[in-house]
Amino acid sequence: MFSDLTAPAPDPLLGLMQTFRDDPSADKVDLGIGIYKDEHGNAPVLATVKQAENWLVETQGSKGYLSSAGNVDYNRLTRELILGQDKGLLARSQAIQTPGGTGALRIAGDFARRLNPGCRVFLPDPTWANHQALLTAAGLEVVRYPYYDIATATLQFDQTLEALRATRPGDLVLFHGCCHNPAGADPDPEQWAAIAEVLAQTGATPFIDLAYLGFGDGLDKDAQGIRILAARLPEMLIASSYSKNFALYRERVGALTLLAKDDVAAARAHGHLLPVVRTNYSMPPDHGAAVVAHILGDATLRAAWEADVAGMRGRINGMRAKLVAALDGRTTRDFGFLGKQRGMFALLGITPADAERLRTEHHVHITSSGRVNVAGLTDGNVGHVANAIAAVCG
Ligand code: PLP
Ligand code: TYF
Repeated sequence: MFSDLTAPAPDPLLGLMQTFRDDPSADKVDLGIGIYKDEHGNAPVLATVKQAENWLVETQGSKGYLSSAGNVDYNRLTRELILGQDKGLLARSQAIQTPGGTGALRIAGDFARRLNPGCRVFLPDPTWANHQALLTAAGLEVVRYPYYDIATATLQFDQTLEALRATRPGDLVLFHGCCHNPAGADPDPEQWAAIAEVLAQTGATPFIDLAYLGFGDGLDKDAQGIRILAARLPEMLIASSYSKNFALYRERVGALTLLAKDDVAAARAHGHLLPVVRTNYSMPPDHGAAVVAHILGDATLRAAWEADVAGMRGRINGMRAKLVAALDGRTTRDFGFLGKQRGMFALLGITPADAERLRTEHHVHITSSGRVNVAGLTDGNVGHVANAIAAVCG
């Protein structure tokens, strides 16, 4: 069965971690995989997480099974964090805890296919590298829609709306809730409202990937697009992740939230999610979600976590401004867009060959698509990175 296998293509993003480790240069800079790093280039465990973990070790009396839906408090707190305090919205929503945002995306894909075997999913171009493979593996037909023009660093909003007019009931349309990976550019509130109008007409369902809540302009502001869609449309799926904003990456902490036309429909849809989970991994791992629920449910810990997120956001936006300043006057290209965009990622608009030169000649590691992780910049390396980009771009 295994003897004739050839080596599969490695994950392009996860492979970058090894390439970086293998670079012996003292000047090497990791702007590859999407992990938030502090001003020293580290990705430490948050103090609030340590505190909640200690509490968990002290108080946990059983490791008995929970349920396919996971931690009930966590699911409620997650819905409230994303949807806000609007009682009407909360009443017609349900959530399940999932193994990371990736687990939520996959459960959503499996669920949609069960309900509609001919389900199509519309993905923005560009999008996170894993979307296409993951949703194809779930048996969905993937259609791409134009989203962002790399050369001009702007949304192709008219083309987006035009493409979304071709959607139909039963289709999913994937959007990044905020801090688009890799583009760094999101619709503004008027554009979200225009998207909602088109989907209201076609009957397609928005499918939100929310992996960077709080990294753009604030926890509530970053959820604004989702709330605009939720107010206008009867149904929605939201795959969210606490990997980044709680720095819980390897603990696999995510959720799938669904919105239905009313509370009865939401409860019924939730019931149909559970067999999808049972036939997959039975139930989600407890630890990370128990930690998040403890922090979000405790006023003091929650305030400390919100301050942590504000600190991460401030550092990212500060490094964006410093990179723009360091590039100013050094290249013929205008990189001002980097300062206006949000989240950890930006596309430099360079060729794979130039991305390769950044690595081999300057030890600046980015993806071959020209994506940089801004959170890998520090005061100590931003000058070197700007020099390297200027040398490669001219
Ligand atoms: N969606 C996007 C856009 C991401 O960038 C990531 C990155 O990790 C994920 C989903 C997956 O998150 P998780 O690690 O929680 O599975
Ligand atoms: O885009 C990134 O770099 C992050 C991290 O299979 C990531 O989203 C990359 C690949 C992957 C899981 C996480």
